[in-house]
Amino acid sequence: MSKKNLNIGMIGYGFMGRAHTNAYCQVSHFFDSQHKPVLKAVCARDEAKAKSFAEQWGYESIETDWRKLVARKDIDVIDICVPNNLHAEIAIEAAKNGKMILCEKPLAMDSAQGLKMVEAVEKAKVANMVWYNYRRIPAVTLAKRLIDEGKLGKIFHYRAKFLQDWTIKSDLPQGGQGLWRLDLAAAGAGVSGDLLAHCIDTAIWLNGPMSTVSCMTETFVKERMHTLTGKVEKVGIDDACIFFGKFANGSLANFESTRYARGHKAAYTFEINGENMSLGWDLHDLHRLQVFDYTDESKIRGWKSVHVTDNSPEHPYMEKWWVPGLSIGYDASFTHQVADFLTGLDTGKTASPTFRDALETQQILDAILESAKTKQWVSVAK
Ligand code: SOE
Repeated sequence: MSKKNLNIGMIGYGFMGRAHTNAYCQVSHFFDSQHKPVLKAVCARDEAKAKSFAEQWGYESIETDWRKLVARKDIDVIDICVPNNLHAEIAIEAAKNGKMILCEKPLAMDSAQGLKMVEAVEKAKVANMVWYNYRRIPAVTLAKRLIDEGKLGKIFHYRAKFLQDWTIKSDLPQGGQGLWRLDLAAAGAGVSGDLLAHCIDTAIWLNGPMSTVSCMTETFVKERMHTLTGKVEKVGIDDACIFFGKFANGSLANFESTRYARGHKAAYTFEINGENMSLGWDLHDLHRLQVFDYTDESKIRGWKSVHVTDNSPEHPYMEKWWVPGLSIGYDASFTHQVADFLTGLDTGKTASPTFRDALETQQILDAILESAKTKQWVSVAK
């Protein structure tokens, strides 16, 4: 079958530029679709860096001005992999140019901006998606299936953590390439928008909407040298963020993220406790889903560690990879996301999370930051 080329215009060349590009390269080898991504152009302000990225990954051309890229007739999809403060402007312009858009998370700096992006893509009727990749780790997708099948019964608790330790040094500067996540003007928020955004996206996908939240944030290092100005400046981001709240289904939420948990690099974990079953997952052991099934015979009841690597349709995505028992990695979650996006184009069924889906995460982020500021419970906007 001859496939329809889907010409990718990538903006950015950092860690996520590589993760997404790798997914475009892999997807057609493993997953069937009528569409095939083609690495058409990469865009970066620094021409030498754009050239070197294009050479390393096989992009056919480069641009140094994103406006030129989004106006190009030979580009179908714009992939936004630049700091958060640039997402909205690029996405809105890309939508006006009729491009499909895949945007790095979080969608926007806040939900007001996110809404404008949603309106732009919906007005232009262009396919759109946000890269909340952890939904597509097979063990996490299996958790979703078990919940949707009603195996857990009534859900009482959802708790998640995302712990890192890379900003503990007080002489680490803020701002500029590589460190823009520490700069409020570029990132919009700290660990909440970066790490908790993942936890929230997974949580609302698995357990439904959240209604109210109460949050506490801390900025442990109050001032850092700013790479762009050369001056010591106030740090405006949250270094750590802890919140609890309630889901619309009545279950309680308990979330924590920090970049000051010495010893933890990317410790994303969650646990869900239902009436009949509990589930647990840990990014450091990403193929395993921990399952406690209360309906098991009591003499053999206990936590099971399910290795989600069977290449049958029962273990999501795995039949497309190797033989049973063999692992895939973090990178595959991005490949799965592209595969689902392409299937969405084939079938006309949009893959999630769309910009509108991701707006819900943004509304929860707004609510937790508002709660941290006002020291009050805050209702999540609808
Ligand atoms: C931050 O260190 C980071 O790279 C996030 O930005 C990613 O979204 C997360 O998946 C891993 O950690």
